[in-house]
Amino acid sequence: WKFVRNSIGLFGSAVHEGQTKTGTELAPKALREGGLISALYNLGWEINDMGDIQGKNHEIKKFKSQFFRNSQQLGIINGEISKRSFNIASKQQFMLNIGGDHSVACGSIHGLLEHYGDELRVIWVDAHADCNYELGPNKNYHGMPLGHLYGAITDPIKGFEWFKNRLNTKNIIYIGIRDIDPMEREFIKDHKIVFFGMDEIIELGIGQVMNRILKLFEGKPIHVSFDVDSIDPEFAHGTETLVDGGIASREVHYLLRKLAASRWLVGMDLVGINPLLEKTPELREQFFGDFQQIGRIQGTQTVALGIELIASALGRT
Ligand code: Z70
Ligand code: MN
Ligand code: MN
Ligand code: MN
Repeated sequence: WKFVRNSIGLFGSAVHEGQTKTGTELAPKALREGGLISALYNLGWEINDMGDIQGKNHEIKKFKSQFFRNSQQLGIINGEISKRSFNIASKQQFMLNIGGDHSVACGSIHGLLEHYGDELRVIWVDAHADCNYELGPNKNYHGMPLGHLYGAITDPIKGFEWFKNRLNTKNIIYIGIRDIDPMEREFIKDHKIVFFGMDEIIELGIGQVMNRILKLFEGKPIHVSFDVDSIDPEFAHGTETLVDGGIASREVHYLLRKLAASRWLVGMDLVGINPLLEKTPELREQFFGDFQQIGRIQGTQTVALGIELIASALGRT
């Protein structure tokens, strides 16, 4: 594999349809208005900004799947994401996908698999394992993209006709998971998926965790799929599900800096930021339901943190 480390292919996935709250679709615009592009530019990157994919432009009223909510719509959107992700990787650029809820990682990883094949390695940083399938507990696709990519969803799903690549369970490592459904627990155990939960992070320390991960993934193209709910709610409040006892801000920055320094990092999803769920009561009140005024949400805490995280992953030292 070859990757020229000077150019980013960037797009937003303005999507909330992978779960039941609105707000994550506002994150790409908020991150842009918070200064994302200039932050990356200042790190010396060339930027190929492809603009945002709007989930709302693909709304489907009538169709209902037995598998998960908004399945046809999510199929169409992820097909578009996969195409973009593949095109970016083919040009040897860094693939940066700004969510959106975590449902958008299906397309980005599918597109990277198209280019890098079985060489691709994935680091999934999340409070959740996101590997539910078919009869999962909540019928929200943000809890299923990995179940789908692992091949655990076998029935054809309308909208996902393009979907063909599979992620081998040997080629992924979880970090930070601490809220796992019984079905996911069993799947992880059966497939011996490598994970570093909070206990491992505490016992080994994040430094040793990263040493082990980089040894396992040595020399391979690595994609990091980063859900901000992996971070302790103390540092990242603007997200759908707050799970206590998470990774500290300084530890996730270290993790991302280590990946950047390896020079094997070829892609990143940043998902789960919901500017409408910010901690500050005034902000929450000010913006709740006020989707027309999204320009005003710039500078909220979790949006600002998101920009910092991307900068760490893209070589800020
Ligand atoms: C649960 C499900 C989830 C957030 C992913 C939750 C999944 N396991 N929650 N990201 N915030 O619905 O499958
Ligand atoms: Mn909508
Ligand atoms: Mn997730
Ligand atoms: Mn999560």
